[in-house]
Amino acid sequence: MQVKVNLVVGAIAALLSGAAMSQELVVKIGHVGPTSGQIAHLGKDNELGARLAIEELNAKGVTIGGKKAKFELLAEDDAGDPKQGTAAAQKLVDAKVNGVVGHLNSGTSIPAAKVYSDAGIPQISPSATNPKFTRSGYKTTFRVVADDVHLGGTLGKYSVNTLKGKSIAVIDDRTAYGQGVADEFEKGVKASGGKVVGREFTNDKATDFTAILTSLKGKKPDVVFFGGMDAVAGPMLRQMKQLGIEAKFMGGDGICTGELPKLAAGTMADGQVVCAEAGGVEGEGKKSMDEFRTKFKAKYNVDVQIYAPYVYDAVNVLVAAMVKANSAEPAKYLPVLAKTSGYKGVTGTISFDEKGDIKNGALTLYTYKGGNREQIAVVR
Ligand code: ABU
Repeated sequence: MQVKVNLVVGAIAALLSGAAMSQELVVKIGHVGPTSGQIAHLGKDNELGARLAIEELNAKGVTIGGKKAKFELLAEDDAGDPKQGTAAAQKLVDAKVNGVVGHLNSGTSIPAAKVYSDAGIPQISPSATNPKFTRSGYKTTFRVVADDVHLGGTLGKYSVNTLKGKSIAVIDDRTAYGQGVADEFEKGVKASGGKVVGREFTNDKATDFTAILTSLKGKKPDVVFFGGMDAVAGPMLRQMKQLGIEAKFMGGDGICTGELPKLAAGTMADGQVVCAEAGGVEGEGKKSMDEFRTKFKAKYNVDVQIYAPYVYDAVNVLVAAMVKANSAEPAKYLPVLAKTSGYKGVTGTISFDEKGDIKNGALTLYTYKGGNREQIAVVR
């Protein structure tokens, strides 16, 4: 009799566990970037990185807390605008997303971080580099790239020590990113004993730079640094050429894209532009990044612009924390996410520090030759 009871209890337990496994756990991942407006090409690049990660996770099959996870991407467009950024963030919170990858811009990521923090939802930016993003004290805020202190400072030193710039001009677009990276660049120039001969500003929608470039031309700069995005840098390079300014042109990650040569309409001389991506891989690590680029091109028939691989890694880092925590509930997996250490992604090894910043972040310096981006060096 007892044997029969045990058999029945065992069968029921097996059935219940099978039922739990067959239940699907829907996990909603939010993504936000500017998929409209001047830098829509960059927003779309980021979004495709998220789509690729989600598609692969669903194809591979991931179990979280004993349930098969079905990942859904909720993609929002913030047009790179801070107000639309917070509206998009609230929309994702209302949709009860389990985590967010985004936003692309510092100017949208920083105000949106409060919305996610208030809701307790983890947010990883794959590309916002303004240091303030992770310095508000929010426990929900993470980033997988280096910040502008590192980026701007390194480029500033490079302009003096390697490019041997003697008279350096600085322009920024007055966004959180553009102004911030230009300030850090200027500090780097001065720390290396270089001279900033002029500082001008524009905005992130401007197309005519004649006045500021004419003013700077009188100061005979041998290096011009622009803090802003490629959509503005391209026409600026065209107008520099028209005005006969033959200076080197430098910028941060915002200009360091595959699209820059097209936006400059063939006016960039080989080696004239030096810029930096806020991440990078070297040696053995290059193989996985190259494989990602090949897979991305084969799937979407477009080249990676810049940050798609970082978005891909950010989605996978969120999911790895959910798996480890046996839960996709933000409150349960957030502490595990914060302890992420040694995650091997296509963009390198990801570990977070106490602020949510990547530890030991790399930079990749690039120039352009024959209309193609060419790596100069990976530096830390
Ligand atoms: N990091 C360059 C582009 C995004 C941003 O920080 O605004």
